[in-house]
Amino acid sequence: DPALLDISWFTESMGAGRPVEIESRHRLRVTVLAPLGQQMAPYACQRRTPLLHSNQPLTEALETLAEEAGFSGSEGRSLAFTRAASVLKALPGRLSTLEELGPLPGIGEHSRRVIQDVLEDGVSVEVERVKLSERYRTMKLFTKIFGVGVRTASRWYQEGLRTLGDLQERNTKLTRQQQAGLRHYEDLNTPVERGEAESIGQMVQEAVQRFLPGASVTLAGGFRRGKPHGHDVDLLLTHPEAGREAGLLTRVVSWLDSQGLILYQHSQENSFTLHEGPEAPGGRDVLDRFERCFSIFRLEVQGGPGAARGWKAVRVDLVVAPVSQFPFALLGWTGSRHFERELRRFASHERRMVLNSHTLYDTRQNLFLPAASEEEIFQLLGLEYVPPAQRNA
Ligand code: DCT
Ligand code: MG
Repeated sequence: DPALLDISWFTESMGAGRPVEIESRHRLRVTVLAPLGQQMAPYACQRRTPLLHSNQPLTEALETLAEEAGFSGSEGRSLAFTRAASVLKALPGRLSTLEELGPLPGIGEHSRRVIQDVLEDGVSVEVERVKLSERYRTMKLFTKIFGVGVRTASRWYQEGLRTLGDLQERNTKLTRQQQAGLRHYEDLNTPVERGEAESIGQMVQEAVQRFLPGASVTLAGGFRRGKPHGHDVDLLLTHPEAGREAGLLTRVVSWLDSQGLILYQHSQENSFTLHEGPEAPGGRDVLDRFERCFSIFRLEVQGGPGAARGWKAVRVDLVVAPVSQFPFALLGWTGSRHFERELRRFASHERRMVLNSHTLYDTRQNLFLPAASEEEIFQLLGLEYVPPAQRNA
């Protein structure tokens, strides 16, 4: 049958010796009975990870454990669970037995146990216990406050604080940012819809045009990867002529503020200089050194939560990148977090290069490698281009 002949290329490309079942000659649905993850590349930045995948219950369980490990300060353990979840997100289909995974490198013993429990019983007892634990629930509640990280939340927990009410009643010392976070807690933990993100992008675009015609505003973060909602709006500002972007952010933010569109903001100046060399910008908690404004916008809304008062608080990050750094900033701010971490790890371990949101540096040649687009950065790293929608690692 010609149809049977036609699939010989397919069976060969999937690896010789794997049994293949053909369910229908006409529609040619082929089931490959071989480990699903056999051809999985080791770094997430070498894989395509779509937003929607078939292993949601498994990744949710693993990500809960990753989060819990992060709350306990076990970064390594947290990363191991995140890695395992990320591998499952890139599988071509739904996993039904552990054996289908094969000897995948990114998935350790503990993760395998969790996967097996969920596959067999629908839940993992360990994960359920974590979700019910007082510490996990309190840490989650506190870290969802804008301006509160694991360290602060952990300290409050140690001090016996358990609820948002406790923070107020016990007069806990809060930064201005945390006060704003607490004031708008409900709104800021209501997902931002794509339409809302786009209208905020539009508002910023209009403000930017007032002061610097020709400057652009780009929606990055999860929305650029195709997510229908997110926890904030990440906007990148630049201008095609080098240096013209200087001073723009202050003017834009003051103007938006004067229009009553901003509920909170604090800015940080650009502190990046090439002379410092290729080190990662800043310490562990610092993502990059761009001029940046962390803000809460007051967005007019018709429906949904906040409809009664007619507005909703939305977290917005405004980041200014000089045009020469823009492709790096765009790549860095598109995420996902894990995809970015893997890009940097790949660059350093496999290429002896330092990648951050400003530049790419080749330590063998002692040279900064300029790039005019994201595609060029992938090329310089010797990686196949991964479009934003496939970076949901
Ligand atoms: N980022 C990163 N490393 C971090 C934090 C952020 O590489 N430690 C990058 C990746 C995504 C981008 O910055 C924006 O960050 P978030 O808004 O936290 O992520 P998001 O993917 O946009 O998620 P959400 O949809 O919830 O906003
Ligand atoms: Mg975001």
